[in-house]
Amino acid sequence: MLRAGIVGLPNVGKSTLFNALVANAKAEAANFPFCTIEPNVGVVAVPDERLNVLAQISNSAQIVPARIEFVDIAGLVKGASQGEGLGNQFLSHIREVDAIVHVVRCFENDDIIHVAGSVDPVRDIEIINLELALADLAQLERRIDRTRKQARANKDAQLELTVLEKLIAALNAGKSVRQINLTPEEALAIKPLGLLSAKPIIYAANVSEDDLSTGNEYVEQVRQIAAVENAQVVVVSAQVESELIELPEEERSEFLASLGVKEGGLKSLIRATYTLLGLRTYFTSGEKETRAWTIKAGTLAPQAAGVIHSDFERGFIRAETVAYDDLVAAGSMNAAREKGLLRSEGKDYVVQEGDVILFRFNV
Ligand SMILES: Nc1nc2c(ncn2[C@@H]2O[C@H](COP(=O)(O)OP(=O)(O)OP(=O)(O)O)[C@@H](O)[C@H]2O)c(=O)[nH]1
Ligand SMILES: [Mg+2]
Repeated sequence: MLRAGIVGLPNVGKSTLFNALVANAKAEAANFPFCTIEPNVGVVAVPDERLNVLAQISNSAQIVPARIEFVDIAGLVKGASQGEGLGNQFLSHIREVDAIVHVVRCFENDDIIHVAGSVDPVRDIEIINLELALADLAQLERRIDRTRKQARANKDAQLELTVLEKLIAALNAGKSVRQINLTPEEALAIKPLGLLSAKPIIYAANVSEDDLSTGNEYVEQVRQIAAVENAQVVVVSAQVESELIELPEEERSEFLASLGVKEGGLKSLIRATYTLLGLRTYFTSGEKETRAWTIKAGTLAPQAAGVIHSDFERGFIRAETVAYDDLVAAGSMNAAREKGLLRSEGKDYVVQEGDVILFRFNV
């Protein structure tokens, strides 16, 4: 399962957000399987309206959504890459995640201490990005001597050496690895290093309840940084989310409406993280259940079947496939078949986002 790490300065609302994510998943546990793996790791269902629609068409007894893991990582401080504030330990937690959700404080509140003494998202983002970049730099510098020796005799090492030199120069110039254009070969060569500043990132701008509908100048500052980095921004209020989960279901939309919004930011944060990870969803749908399955973009039909069961991949014959929109327009699987919208796809078919599939296979 893919993991996203919640990262940021101390006391910016990471755990509040994490707890809301987890409590929300727990609250929906009647429908959605949920588990806590460790106190700071939670499995969260990816909200997807299409599941309800499909379940209705198929009269399914159960809905099983896609899931991702969120990890609540302790706050990083300036100097973390030098071991400050248990820095190395926290940085190693970040090394294990596939994507980063960077929580940035965008709310004013004199009662909540800011480690740097004032609310300043630009400075805060720079502190975190710098620590990640410095940790990468230290790692690359430890590695380059060995690569230089190997490069005398080895083609692969020559490629790696070129990339390392390029990355070190860029990091020294204050960039993150994710901002550097690499060829697919170059990207592959450095993948095993698990560089922190290479991980895809979403900024979660944590605002006060009053600013949830409108945003504020801090959010704009975050947006400007994100635009340069090609990163996404989700506006969320950790405070509001933690209050929402305390409310009975029927009072939640009223509370949100009083803040001028339809939804809190939690759902969009989960969906954005899922998309950021380069994940795609296909569905199976029948009377027993309607279920979302997670694949990487570009996955072929047999491997997509393998996500359900290895037997499905080994004995793959064909994938009876209909696009979600086509199925909904037709109204039922039979109607879709009669209209010729149900396609029989073979082993070279690249599964598309939203495909509804029935796999045929030999056992
Ligand atoms: N007003 C306001 N307070 C918040 C918000 N989010 C978090 N807080 C408060 O800020 C304090 C710190 O929140 P945490 O969620 O523990 O922060 P953290 O980022 O996990 O902190 P560390 O784990 O120490 O790095 C708590 O007192 C929260 O109640 C928010 O959106 N608005
Ligand atoms: Mg915390």
